[in-house]
Amino acid sequence: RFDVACLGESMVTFRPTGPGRLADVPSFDRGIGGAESNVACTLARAGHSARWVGRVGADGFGEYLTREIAACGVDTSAVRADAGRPTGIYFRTAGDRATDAHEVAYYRAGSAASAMSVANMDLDALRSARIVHLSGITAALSADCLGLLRELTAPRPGRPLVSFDVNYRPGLWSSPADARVLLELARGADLVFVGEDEAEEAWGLTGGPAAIRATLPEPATLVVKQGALGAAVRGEDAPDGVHEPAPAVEVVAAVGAGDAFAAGFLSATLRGLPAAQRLRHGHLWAAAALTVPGDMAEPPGRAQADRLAALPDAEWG
Ligand code: KDG
Repeated sequence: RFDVACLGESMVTFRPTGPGRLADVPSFDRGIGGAESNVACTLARAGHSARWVGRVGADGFGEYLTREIAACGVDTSAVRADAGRPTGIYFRTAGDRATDAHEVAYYRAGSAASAMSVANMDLDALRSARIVHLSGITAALSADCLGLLRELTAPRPGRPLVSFDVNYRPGLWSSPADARVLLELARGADLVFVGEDEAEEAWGLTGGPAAIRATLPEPATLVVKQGALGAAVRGEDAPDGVHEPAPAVEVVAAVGAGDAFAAGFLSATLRGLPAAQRLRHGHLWAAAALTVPGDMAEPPGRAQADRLAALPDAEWG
């Protein structure tokens, strides 16, 4: 039984080899991206059994993506290649370090992954894991993809723990009003990750973790990320909420930090660690991703992360 099965679109990503705007930069480095496969890869690198379920084109980019994700130690046996549609790709500038202002150009409309549906995906490959990890990105890809998320977040006896990262990507939605559906999906999950900024942008919710919890009381566990301020969890073993500040790091690129945070929190959840330590694992894994230019970093070693996660409050951060 896999610890975690992640569903989502992965793309070949192109990052400029130097600074500048997309209009100006002449060359790019190739890498892999995709929020959910980032989570699977990071968990696999940390020794968990992880599976990624998705669709790619029957093309060179699809082959490259599947090979790279498998090379992280992730099971890709449920990934399907679609002969009629291409693998999605995207370009992303490094942007400004202080503000994280960057450009993103997606070439994913009509991609193989956008055709994922209840009819063509192996739902048992997901439901047989201990945790199914999903994200709001999938909801924006097509009506079929949204239907797939609805199916996986619907109540069902014996279903695995359903983890949902809201991952609001404004470039994928025609208006924030459409992203209200993310609230509906989050309500069906057991564990939800959301940024305070996303909750405001996508749902107009201000007032921090308590206000978000008031609107989203259904998930057994709600994690609200507050950027450099830290993160808060409300749920089963933290009914009144626990907040943990984020350690200060020299940020190179914020991309992938949310995925690393989710992976760290999920790893600690699988290991039965208490709420505060789950948050701290999230922060430590995110710190590793924040200090590299690409989407993914090697997660911190377990012994060291456990030692830091157990520090008294005064010594943390
Ligand atoms: O979390 C990082 C992702 O945003 C990136 O890998 C690309 O999945 C991606 C997306 O759809 O934005």
